[in-house]
Amino acid sequence: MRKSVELSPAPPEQRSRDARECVARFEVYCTRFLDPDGRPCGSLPAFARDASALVPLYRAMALTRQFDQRAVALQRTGRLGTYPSSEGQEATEVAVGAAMARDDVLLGTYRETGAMLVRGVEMREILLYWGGDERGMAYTGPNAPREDFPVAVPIATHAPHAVGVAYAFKLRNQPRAAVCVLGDGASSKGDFYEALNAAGVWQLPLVFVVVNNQWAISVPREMQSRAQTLAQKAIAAGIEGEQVDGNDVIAVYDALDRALVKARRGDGPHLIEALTYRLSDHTTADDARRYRAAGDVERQRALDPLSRLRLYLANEGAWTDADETKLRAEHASAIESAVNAYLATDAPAPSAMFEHLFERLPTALERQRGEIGTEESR
Ligand SMILES: Cc1ncc(C[n+]2csc(CCOP(=O)(O)OP(=O)(O)O)c2C)c(N)n1
Ligand SMILES: [Mg+2]
Repeated sequence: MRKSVELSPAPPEQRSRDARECVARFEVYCTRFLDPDGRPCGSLPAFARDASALVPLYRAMALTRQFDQRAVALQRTGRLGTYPSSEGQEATEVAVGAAMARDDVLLGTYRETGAMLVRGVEMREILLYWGGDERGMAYTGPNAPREDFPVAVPIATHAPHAVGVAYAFKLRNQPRAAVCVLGDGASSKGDFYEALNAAGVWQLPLVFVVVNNQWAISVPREMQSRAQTLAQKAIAAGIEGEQVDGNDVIAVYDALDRALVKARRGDGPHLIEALTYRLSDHTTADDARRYRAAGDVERQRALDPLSRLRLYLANEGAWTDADETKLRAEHASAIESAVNAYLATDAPAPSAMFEHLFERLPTALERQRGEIGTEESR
């Protein structure tokens, strides 16, 4: 078994090994196609051989980062609530969103902005949500993924929900998959192990993506688990697990695509551990300088997923500085429209806090809603 810090690509014949063989051999592989300087490591998977096919992924990663920076600035100027940046994790997020089919269902955490944008959630909606307005989770845009779940802030509680979604697909004989995205910290929770176990026993069409960004707020990965890799947790549940370089969009997309095809054709669940790094504070309410050495963060910046893909595209003649300038201007204008639409939205009524949790309100909450209604009408 490889250590999580070693990121050499597995030979293709190992990557395509049968799940049962992997489980029996107790092996976990780590896959990387592009090195941090944007150079290919060996041959690329078929979808990536034409560099221009990767441009939409780059555009989505760049939008995610630019939107993220704007959201942090809005919070810093008092116009957004606490916001969790996904800086550094764009390759994993965008690959998850791009590999999923429209009919698949995403169940993610608070750091899945890139996947949500690719899935068709609007920037205005994401801002509304982080501005404290639950209507942001209604996903009403023209390309909205209406059955995707709202952001799960409680850690790992959405893992058993993902089992339920995947179980429903299986019962209905639908060729669809659920994708449950969670963090390295979440992989220590009971909900996660229970969900893994159920997915394995029932052979559900469920793909777990453990985004190992090395930190759970101030708790480093090495204090999180004694396991050499988080991917190997799948093995105990009889599920195939693999590690990918989460800053290499090709590796993450390739793994997701294989896992989703397998899940949709009824061949069971899969776990992907994406090795990445949270370059930002945990949220805007955190100051990571209190627990991380500046040098460590700078070293991780050299592995940045955006510059890696951009270098590769530029070397292949598929991206120029002029393309970059044009893209940034396009994104700045789209982001400003979303920000203006968000800021122009009237705040929800205080009674809205009762609207999204229960199908039928318990008596005590019904009474409280009545009291707020009286306040509102004053
Ligand atoms: C059930 C629960 N316990 C504790 C918290 C507080 N909390 C918020 S984020 C976090 C760390 C999560 O780390 P990880 O799963 O690695 O995700 P990351 O934030 O790194 O993306 C914790 C403990 C919570 N939100 N929910
Ligand atoms: Mg983490």
